[in-house]
Amino acid sequence: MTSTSLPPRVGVVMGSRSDWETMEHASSVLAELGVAHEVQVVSAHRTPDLLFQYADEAVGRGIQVIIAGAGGAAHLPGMLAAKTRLPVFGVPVQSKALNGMDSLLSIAQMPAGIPVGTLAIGRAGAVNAGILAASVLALHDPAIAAALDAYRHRQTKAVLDNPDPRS
Ligand code: RP5
Repeated sequence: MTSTSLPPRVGVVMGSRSDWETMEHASSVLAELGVAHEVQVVSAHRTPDLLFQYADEAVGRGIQVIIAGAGGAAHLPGMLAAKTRLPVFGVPVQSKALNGMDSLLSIAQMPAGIPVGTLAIGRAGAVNAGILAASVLALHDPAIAAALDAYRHRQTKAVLDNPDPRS
């Protein structure tokens, strides 16, 4: 599923439909920043052939950054990174059994040579993965750079305009 009629430049993938509650925050911030992206469930364990196909085809389809969210034995980001040279940002989904520590450690502890940029567990990680992906594209895209500057300005202003935490 693509976000606009423009060809997607960021692929947002996740291990299960149950991850969408977290990963929709990555999609939302990308949309807010005007970044064309696609979202898709790709499971490292349930659809391994699809994972390989996705990674193999991503560069040729114009994808420039992949955001991958998974929980538990979260092998999706690492296996995508193993199969493509594109930057992969991993979002550890908060698991029920271990609160996302399993997801975090299995995404972060990659062997040297196959990096995954690992974000925080849950919503904050998903939002920041979206912002990081936009930051990468902004290096060569003035419109996304301007949208990022405006986003950061709004965020700062919202804090400065409301300094009293009781109101
Ligand atoms: C992982 O297993 C997914 O990324 C998800 O976070 C977790 C649980 O998946 P479901 O059983 O909810 O489909 O592969």
